[in-house]
Amino acid sequence: TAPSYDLTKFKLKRILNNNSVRKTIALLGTFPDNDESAAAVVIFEKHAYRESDVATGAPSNEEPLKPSYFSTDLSVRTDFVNNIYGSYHCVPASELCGVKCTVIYPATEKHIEKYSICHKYVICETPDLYETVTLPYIEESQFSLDWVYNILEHKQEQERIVYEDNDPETGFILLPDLKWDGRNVENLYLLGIVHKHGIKSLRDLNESHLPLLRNLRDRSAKVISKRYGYHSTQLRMYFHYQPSFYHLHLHINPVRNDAPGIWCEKSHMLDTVINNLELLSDYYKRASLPFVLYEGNKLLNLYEQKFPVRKPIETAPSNVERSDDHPK
Ligand code: M7G
Repeated sequence: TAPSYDLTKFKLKRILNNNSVRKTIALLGTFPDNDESAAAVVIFEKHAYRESDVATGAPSNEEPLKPSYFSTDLSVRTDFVNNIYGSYHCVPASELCGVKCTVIYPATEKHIEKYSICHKYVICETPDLYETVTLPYIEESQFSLDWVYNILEHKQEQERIVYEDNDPETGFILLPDLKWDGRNVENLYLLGIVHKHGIKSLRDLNESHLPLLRNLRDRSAKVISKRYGYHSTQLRMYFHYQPSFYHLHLHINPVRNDAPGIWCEKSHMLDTVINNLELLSDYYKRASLPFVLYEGNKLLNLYEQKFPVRKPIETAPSNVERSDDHPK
């Protein structure tokens, strides 16, 4: 479906986050031609390299495979050459230079918060803290799940579905994640969204969900192997805790690739989850689970009322400069 806004008319208000490692920049602004008061979040991300981009064909007189960086279209500017070291600025053929762009419009305060993350804190959530602090917060304030239901009900992204098992208890839809540029299998990123409603996150899982979890693992692996050529041992399958969206979904990407949003403090491997439930049927009801709170999130303030979460200023060593001590 066509968007309601013209991306070229975006008006910047503020840079939310500029990540030089991930080569992403998140912007806050508006589309003045639409509603001047509605916020828009735009995220640009430089594409990952496709291995075919650097192919040069056989070392004979054969033409290089197209498109390639190493062609007459490549413009090269020399920065310097020193001994065996050379530094250049290269502009490959124009079709290789696009950026991936994600737009959230109209964006809520919570989206702006999500993409402006800077200071983060890990807390250990006991079952009691989950019941008394986290759960009431989730129930009152969470991102809309409309996009998830649109996928499950085949109203959006239908043509992107890679596989569907429509069993209401153990079925799921496998499709490309919003974060995947869809260009190359090197940085494949798929989501497995379960059909069953009411499983908000890892916390809600118990022994009765084992058939669902095993099905999700085994079927996805089979489909991915057939379609993308990855063996199950080459895949990372995990849940986030806390997730942004409280309808159970599995993240899947190749283990050799450092996918965006891979955080050890947030990720729970599917095999571990299955094993924990095999050992203890109500493991996730009884476990203390660490998770990350970030500055600007209301949940941080709710936890701060229980115990100190933010770093107390007086405990910071005065003789060591720390990058996270810089004012925002
Ligand atoms: P999460 O663990 O709830 O939150 O994962 P995170 O964003 O903090 O990781 C939700 C996943 O769903 C993320 O990997 C998103 O990139 C992906 N996602 C979000 N939306 C709104 C969409 C969408 O509309 N379509 C698709 N295909 N994926 C989405």
